[in-house]
Amino acid sequence: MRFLDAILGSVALAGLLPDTTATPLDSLAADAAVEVARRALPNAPNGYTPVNVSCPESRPTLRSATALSPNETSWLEKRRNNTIQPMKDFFGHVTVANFDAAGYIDKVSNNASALPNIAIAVSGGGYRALMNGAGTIKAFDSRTENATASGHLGGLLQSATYLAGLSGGSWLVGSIYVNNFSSISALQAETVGSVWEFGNSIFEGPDEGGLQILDSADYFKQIRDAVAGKADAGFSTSITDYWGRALSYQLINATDGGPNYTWSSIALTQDFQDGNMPMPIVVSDGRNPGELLIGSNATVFEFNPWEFGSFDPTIYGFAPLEYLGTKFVDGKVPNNETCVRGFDNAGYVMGTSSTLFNQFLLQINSTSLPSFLKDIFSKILEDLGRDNEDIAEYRPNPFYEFANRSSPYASQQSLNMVDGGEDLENIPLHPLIQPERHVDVIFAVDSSADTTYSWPNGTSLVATYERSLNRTGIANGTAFPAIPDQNTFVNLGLNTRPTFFGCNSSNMTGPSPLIVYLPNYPYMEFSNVSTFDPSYDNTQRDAIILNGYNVATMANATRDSNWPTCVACAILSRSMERTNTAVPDNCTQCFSKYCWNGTVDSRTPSDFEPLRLLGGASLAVPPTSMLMAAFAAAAVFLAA
Ligand SMILES: *[C@@H]1O[C@H](CO)[C@@H](O)[C@H](O)[C@H]1NC(C)=O
Ligand SMILES: *[C@@H]1O[C@H](CO)[C@@H](O)[C@H](O)[C@H]1NC(C)=O
Ligand SMILES: *[C@@H]1O[C@H](CO)[C@@H](O)[C@H](O)[C@H]1NC(C)=O
Ligand SMILES: *[C@@H]1O[C@H](CO)[C@@H](O)[C@H](O)[C@H]1NC(C)=O
Ligand SMILES: *[C@@H]1O[C@H](CO)[C@@H](O)[C@H](O)[C@H]1NC(C)=O
Ligand SMILES: *[C@@H]1O[C@H](CO)[C@@H](O)[C@H](O)[C@H]1NC(C)=O
Ligand SMILES: *[C@@H]1O[C@H](CO)[C@@H](O)[C@H](O)[C@H]1NC(C)=O
Ligand SMILES: *[C@@H]1O[C@H](CO)[C@@H](O)[C@H](O)[C@H]1NC(C)=O
Ligand SMILES: *[C@@H]1O[C@H](CO)[C@@H](O)[C@H](O)[C@H]1NC(C)=O
Ligand SMILES: *[C@@H]1O[C@H](CO)[C@@H](O)[C@H](O)[C@H]1NC(C)=O
Ligand SMILES: *[C@@H]1O[C@H](CO)[C@@H](O)[C@H](O)[C@H]1NC(C)=O
Ligand SMILES: CC(=O)N[C@H]1CO[C@H](CO)[C@@H](O)[C@@H]1O
Repeated sequence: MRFLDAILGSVALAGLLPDTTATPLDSLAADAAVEVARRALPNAPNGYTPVNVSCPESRPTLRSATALSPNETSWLEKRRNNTIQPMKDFFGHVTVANFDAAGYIDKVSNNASALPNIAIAVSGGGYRALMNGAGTIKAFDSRTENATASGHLGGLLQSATYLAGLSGGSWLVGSIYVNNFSSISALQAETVGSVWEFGNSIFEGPDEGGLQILDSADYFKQIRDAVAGKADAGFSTSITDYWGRALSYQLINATDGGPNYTWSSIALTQDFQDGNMPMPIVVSDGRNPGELLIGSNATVFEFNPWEFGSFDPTIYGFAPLEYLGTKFVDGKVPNNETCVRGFDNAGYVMGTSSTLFNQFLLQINSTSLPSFLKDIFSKILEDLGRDNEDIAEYRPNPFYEFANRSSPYASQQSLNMVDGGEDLENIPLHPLIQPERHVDVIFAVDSSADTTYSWPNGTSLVATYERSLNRTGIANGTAFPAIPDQNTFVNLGLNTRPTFFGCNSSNMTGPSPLIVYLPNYPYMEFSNVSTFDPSYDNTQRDAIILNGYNVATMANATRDSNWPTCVACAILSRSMERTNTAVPDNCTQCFSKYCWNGTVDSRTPSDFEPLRLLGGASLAVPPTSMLMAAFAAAAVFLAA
């Protein structure tokens, strides 16, 4: 223990005071060559530490959010074209009786604005959300074994334009994209010492072997040094820096948690540039200056491969992601300032979207970690102050004095970001309902822990709907289908099976995608594990992923043999409307079965405690009320 204590140094770990005695990590250089061979994207100039670089000849600038970025617009031309063949393949095995869906795609294929435009959104909810969401992505991925058999939905991922994630869902999106569009099966197949080994909690760090040459002491030392390096270079740090670093060891398939991986480097990979995968988006909320509570008027930000920013009127602008950390004033880099690169560390982006899990660090006293580590983290938390324990600090604020100077953000040197689910919009729909993106259908995976026993009850959709009602205010022209209250969700069972919202496009305040709501539900596994359970062995992980696969496919269409057809109809609905194509009878039947028809039943329901639909052996019993009580205090604050 004394040995470990000496290595770590309690003051330096705080990252708040300069640590003049810290030595660079000597093991890094030796591993660099290995890492370059593994991945194509470790392009940060100096690992986790942002670095001053000379600005390119045309200095980076912010742009207004009036349109999509030129990068996205030109990328979309390739991507939309590249979804044509996957959609035809998809409709080869997901069919609509008496309607040639593949032929329809062929017919409209030379007209991008007629083609269906598909998005997938994966909610927050910690590891539960990562695993349940992974089940859906696995079901939608044509690379998954048997996923293109009858009754399955493989190929929907390849047909999609956008894939958004938030909080625990951002860990999933990051795991896929930072690891070269890795499949879920490949992530599951990784072994000891590599990624997705959730049996080793964030408190222990990875096992030795595989990628890692670390023991727990090295792990904490590396995290300490990485954050101290950023602080020493003059950048503010917060708990989220430690959190993001720790997460990276579980999610990024590279040695030492891949400190060189940036989120913006996703845009530089050839496969992405060729439009061979959907565009990833991660969502995070801004904490309004001077406010501690995150309400429905919080500004919602997105990280996409090129940019960081928001369509909300409070910001209404985007900064080039690669140059985050650069001092912008009114959207420009002043002549006497240099540019900064390496701020958009991939783990930091995922950490920013999931700052609720700073709670993991706050709960450090209940772990079996050595007491000196508890003391060190307690000291960090104390120094930051309770008001700031759930933020990621973005300083300098790229939107300083930007365009809308009456915005409270414009006068702030620092931007305080929080978990994307803290405004209760726990499904990252915001980027996907922007009219400029013209999305037709969103497959919305909800792994929220809304009810007493950690099942979703529609709270997230309600929050997005209510926000959309302020069209001239914070919603800034976005629209959303009408959504009933949560009691109705429970009483009508809308959270026990897929439900469509917005089937009738005339029953909306403006153009909005059709929402295919996919709530977490027990098929063969109680997948309602606690948001704050930090560790899962691979057996439980794989069981929850398989359960998620069943949620998406309705148990490979055994719960409803028509389900794949209904998915096809949801995909085609808006497109058929645009091309004045008569709705096939089978689709009409699907819509009458799956669309919420406007009925409400707002009586208070009793506790929602679903049984496993498929029965059979389960690994876990549903969490008892006693266990849940342990998390009750946190749950009040955390809807995720
Ligand atoms: C990160 O990149 C820098 C510059 O390319 C390199 O010197 C360093 O060894 C890299 N570190 C790792 C861990 O790959
Ligand atoms: C992790 O990296 C190794 C080495 O490049 C590669 O063989 C493996 O497929 C990667 N795994 C994932 C899930 O990306
Ligand atoms: C994005 O677009 C800008 C301006 O059109 C261009 O300079 C930049 O290289 C693009 N970024 C990427 C990663 O392609
Ligand atoms: C569209 O994709 C097909 C192959 O999928 C390719 O042959 C064609 O050149 C692409 N067209 C455009 C305009 O990119
Ligand atoms: C795929 O289907 C085959 C044939 O039905 C079956 O033997 C195999 O176990 C399936 N694989 C998976 C991963 O379900
Ligand atoms: C957000 O709403 C709260 C409560 O309604 C209000 O006090 C606050 O001023 C609002 N903030 C902004 C930035 O509109
Ligand atoms: C650039 O000039 C501004 C305004 O004079 C000043 O506040 C800032 O500190 C200067 N930056 C540097 C790096 O010298
Ligand atoms: C852990 O316990 C110690 C001693 O009771 C206390 O001082 C410290 O604040 C606690 N840390 C946290 C993060 O709650
Ligand atoms: C729905 O979830 C919210 C929390 O998100 C909770 O306050 C409410 O009581 C729940 N209602 C029902 C009917 O489950
Ligand atoms: C709508 O948004 C505006 C600006 O954000 C705010 O001032 C107003 O109070 C909001 N209205 C409602 C009903 O929430
Ligand atoms: C849409 O339908 C719902 C439920 O019937 C209704 O309450 C709402 O007012 C309608 N909205 C519009 C814009 O037509
Ligand atoms: C459609 C709409 O209302 N757009 C507005 C969004 O916010 C910006 C900045 O306040 C306005 O300029 C747009 O008109």
